[in-house]
Amino acid sequence: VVGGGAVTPGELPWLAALKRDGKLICGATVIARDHLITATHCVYEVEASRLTVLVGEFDVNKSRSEGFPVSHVFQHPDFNRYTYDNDIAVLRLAEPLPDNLFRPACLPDDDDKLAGADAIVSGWGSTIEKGPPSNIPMKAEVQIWSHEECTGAGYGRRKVTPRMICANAPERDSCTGDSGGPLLMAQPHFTLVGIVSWGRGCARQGYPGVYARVDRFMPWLKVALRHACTCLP
Ligand code: 4AZ
Repeated sequence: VVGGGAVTPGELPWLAALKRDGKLICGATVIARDHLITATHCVYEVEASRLTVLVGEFDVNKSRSEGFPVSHVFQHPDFNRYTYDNDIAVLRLAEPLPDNLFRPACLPDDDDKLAGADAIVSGWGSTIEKGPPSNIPMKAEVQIWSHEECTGAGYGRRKVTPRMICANAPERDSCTGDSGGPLLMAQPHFTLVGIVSWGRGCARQGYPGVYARVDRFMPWLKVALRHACTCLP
């Protein structure tokens, strides 16, 4: 996260870090005691047995935990690895998380009105473009753009699909390593509205961060999660 501040321990109890072969690669969001949401591009063609998640952790350099093992990866069937369209995946854990370690984020209604709203992006990604990852999670408040604003920005309409939303603020953005992590609206409850997906560089003027738009995936999520989730609207 560029232009943000440090998350205090326990402040965002749904924020998780995703490891592949023991190495931190992406963010993720806890939505139930045994389910998280991340980006499909973080787990594309990766076997679940190579993945673990860190939950309730702060300084990932000081963590002694291997992470909680992932048992199943549900990639969105329409994920496009060239355009990152439909960049959402559900991770199922082998065991439910201990209750004292997390609180799930809420999921949005089927078709939320988001343009102009404030949201919070968070993660262990770089704090400057091409910088190293952060040991502790960072967060920044950004504003959600309308679809028209975003297709009219630097990327053009061919790249930003209706399954994506754009968000940024001057000198504030998600960055490398934040992928898969949450874009949350704090009001009225902490609700997962976006998943960090892509962008050109970090905090460049005219190039907002691009996020998978979670409300567009609610029909798919309801099937993927079936009865597992107490957090559905
Ligand atoms: C990345 O490479 C990445 N500024 C994530 C977010 C953004 C750019 C790159 C948005 O993971």
